[in-house]
Amino acid sequence: MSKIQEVASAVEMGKSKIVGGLTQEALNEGASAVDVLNAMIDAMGVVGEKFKNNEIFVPEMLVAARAMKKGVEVLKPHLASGEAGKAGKVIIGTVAGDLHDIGKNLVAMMIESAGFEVIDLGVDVPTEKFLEALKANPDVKIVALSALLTTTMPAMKATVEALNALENRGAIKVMVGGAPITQAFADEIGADAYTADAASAAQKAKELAA
Ligand code: B1M
Repeated sequence: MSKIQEVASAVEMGKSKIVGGLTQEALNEGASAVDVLNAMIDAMGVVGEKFKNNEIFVPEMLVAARAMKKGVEVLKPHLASGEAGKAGKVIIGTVAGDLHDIGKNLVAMMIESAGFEVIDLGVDVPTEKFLEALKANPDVKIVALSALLTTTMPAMKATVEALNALENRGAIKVMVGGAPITQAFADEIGADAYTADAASAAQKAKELAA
């Protein structure tokens, strides 16, 4: 088994204690951080499939998520360029009712590494909290929303609608993403941009803020 496969397998099995070390070993052996990250994301896909098929349950999903976070910590310095926040401010959060944060954290990390200052509101963020953060930071250029559940897509819609009703809506761009989100849904709810993954989210943020 290659070191990358070992990392993926440890994430899938939720072996938090060894994922960090294995990730470092994979990097030391010359694996690229992006390849290791993609293997971790694939492992989470396997975890999701097993959950869907009732082969594992919520606690196993949770330990897999914890394990992945350990690996991402090791990858972070290799994925993020660490430029200062000169490109502008971005507010990011996972929408109300949704506790998934790995994808949102990756998007935040990549956007930060593209030169933005990121205000991360966390998970289960109600619309009012996004609005308050915008009020407190009138120079924000982009609001980025993540949702991982089909059941929280309406919450994303509600937040985007509230943002669209703002007087100064023209001054901000709204980006959306997450596994169940599509370009069609983004268009339907009136978001400015949809991207499928963290790297393209960072690229899009740069375009929108230019
Ligand atoms: Co949950 N979960 N989960 N879960 N979970 C999914 C999402 C699910 C697909 C699993 C499945 O059934 N196959 C399913 C959703 C089904 C659906 O709605 N269609 C599901 C379910 C049902 C649930 C619960 C309802 C289970 C229950 O309680 N019965 C529950 C809901 C809790 C809640 O949120 N209220 C629940 C709970 C959890 C845990 C808490 C245990 C845990 C999350 C822990 C955490 O995040 N800290 C968890 C996990 C780990 C998963 C899976 C296995 C992995 C998610 C993940 O981190 N993926 C997931 C299955 C799967 O994804 N295949 C699943 C890796 C991550 C890098 O990918 O987040 O997609 P992702 O991010 C991607 C892109 O989507 C994109 O960029 C990232 C990659 O670069 N992206 C953006 C994300 N946000 C973006 C924003 C952007 C642009 C791109 O612009 C702003």
